[in-house]
Amino acid sequence: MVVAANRTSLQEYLASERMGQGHNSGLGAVIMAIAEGSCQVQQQVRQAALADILGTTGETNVQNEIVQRLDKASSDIFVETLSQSGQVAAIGCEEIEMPVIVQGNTGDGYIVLMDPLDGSSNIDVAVSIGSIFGIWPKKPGETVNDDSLLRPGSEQVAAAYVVYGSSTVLVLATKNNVLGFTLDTESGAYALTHPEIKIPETCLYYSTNEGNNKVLDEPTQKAIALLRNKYSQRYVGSLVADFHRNLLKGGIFAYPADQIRKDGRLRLMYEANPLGFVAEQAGGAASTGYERIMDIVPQQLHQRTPLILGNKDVVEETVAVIRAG
Ligand code: P6P
Repeated sequence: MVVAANRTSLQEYLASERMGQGHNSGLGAVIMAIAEGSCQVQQQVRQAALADILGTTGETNVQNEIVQRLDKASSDIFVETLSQSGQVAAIGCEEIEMPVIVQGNTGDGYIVLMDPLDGSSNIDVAVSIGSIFGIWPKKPGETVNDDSLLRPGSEQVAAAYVVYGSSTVLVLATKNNVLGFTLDTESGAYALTHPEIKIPETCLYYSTNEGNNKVLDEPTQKAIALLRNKYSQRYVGSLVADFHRNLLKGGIFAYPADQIRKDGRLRLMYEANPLGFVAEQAGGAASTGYERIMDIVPQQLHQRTPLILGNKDVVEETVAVIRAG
């Protein structure tokens, strides 16, 4: 399929990388399932109030957060497309308390951890939001159960996110590279627009919720003050949007632990691990402030973590100040 001014489509890229054959057999199908689901989600995001999709369901999720109707719709869409791929053995999802064990999956296949719609608080005010995916290989011959999903981020084979912004961009990180594909809304296909993403050496931005400064411990306040003195503040309040800007332009995102959120606010398995994988593959880093995100051996599917994410040098400098105490 030729899309958008003769650019390579996602499907053509995956075929060229033999993502459908050999030892990677099936990974391409998982990525296409993510792409297909994101096309459906972005249609609803773009329709929003017109599709009567805004507002809440009246329920609270496992995070004890009010469920936005688009959260639930996105979760249902991706569970469906991933399950239909025939290559996914289990799914962990921010919106679903227990793992979804995909029936009948006997092949090797993959385990996908996802935040189907990140940045929910921005949905009703038309600000960029996103979807985040971590992809782990199922252990050969394993009969998946709930514990099968508790794998360190270092065992991911790929990660992806979609940012629903002024354009819809799918960023895919594999063991070899990080690429960006932009949705051609006319053809409904993703076209390769960012063939090799590397986080710039120069850090321009820092992204943190300055309103939390008063509840940070002193070493963390000092670390944030250093960022404030050196870089421009950009904070959307959607992790995917903040990370995407910093990945392309050079920046650091920091949501450290504080006196209220002692374990941090963001989720390890389907926010920090996938974006940490993307960051490291693009030459960046991801830390809790005390250890590498992808080294953490998870204890719970929905556990939270502090997150310092972006330019490797700046992450290391920030961590050094936090740890200096
Ligand atoms: P705060 C969105 O709800 C989210 O999970 C991330 O996308 C975002 O980075 C963070 O929370 C924003 O949190 O406390 O600054 O509103």
